[in-house]
Amino acid sequence: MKNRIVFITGSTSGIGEGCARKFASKGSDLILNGRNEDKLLKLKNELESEFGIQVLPLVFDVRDRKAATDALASLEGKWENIDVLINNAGLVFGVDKEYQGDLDEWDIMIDTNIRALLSMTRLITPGMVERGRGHIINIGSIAGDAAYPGGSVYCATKAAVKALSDGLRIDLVDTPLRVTNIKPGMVETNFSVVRFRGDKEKADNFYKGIKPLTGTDIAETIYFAASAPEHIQIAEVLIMPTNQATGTISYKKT
Ligand code: NDP
Ligand code: 8X3
Repeated sequence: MKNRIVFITGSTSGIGEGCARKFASKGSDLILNGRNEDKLLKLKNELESEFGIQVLPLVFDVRDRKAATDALASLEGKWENIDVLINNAGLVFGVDKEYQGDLDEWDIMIDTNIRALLSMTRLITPGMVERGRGHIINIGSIAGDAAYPGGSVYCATKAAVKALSDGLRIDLVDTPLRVTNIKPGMVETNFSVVRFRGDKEKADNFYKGIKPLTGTDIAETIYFAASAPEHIQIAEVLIMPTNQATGTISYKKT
């Protein structure tokens, strides 16, 4: 993966940040997207000085299609030749029932987890097809395999990520491009803090009594898929803590 260009959405935390560190440690140059400019610049400085790679920060909200289009159009030289797109930016709000939740929060989940993933794919994949090289790695979830209590809308967004990954793989079958859907179970990141709307205690409680995965664990798996020989397409990976057996979180209800 040395000198490859890897584009990561939502790279300022958790799995995205883990990927930035992993790919940087292997010599890849990174285009890092996020909304928090300070965090992105800090990460850029850290990774460039530790690993001698180059980082191009792109500050935009992935839901803003114009901002995403402008950011992609601003790429010059080697940065135009993206080898790996990691569609990672995503989130969940609440554990509400489908007939009780907040419509605005659902819109944010749908816009981020589905629409934005789709626009990034639409913006970046044509260049990969032209160059005859590329890998789109979507961060789905175990939640996309089956709905669980309080997860209806989030689970639906991740089921959509599975369908979009499978559809794209079909559409690209006559090209050398690869598509991977990574489906993690419980990973301790900022994800649950966002889910519980900033309530850190509730978020910590969610992982009490188990040893959850980390962003670094998932980054290792993503790197494995990205660095596999060109003829190997890791279509899907379902990965969960040893303490977890299925997608349901009902037994951890808070
Ligand atoms: P984090 O909350 O730690 O990281 C999410 C990242 O996405 C942050 O950098 C966040 O930035 C960014 N992000 C969110 N919305 C936007 C946006 N509109 N534009 C740009 N960046 C955005 O969570 P995770 O690392 O756990 O989540 C990463 C992905 O993994 C998500 O798609 C999630 O659904 C998926 N996943 C997580 C699991 C888990 O248990 N943690 C399990 C399975 C899948 P900001 O700080 O600005 O919000
Ligand atoms: C995140 C996994 O089970 O916490 O996608 O919703 S779960």
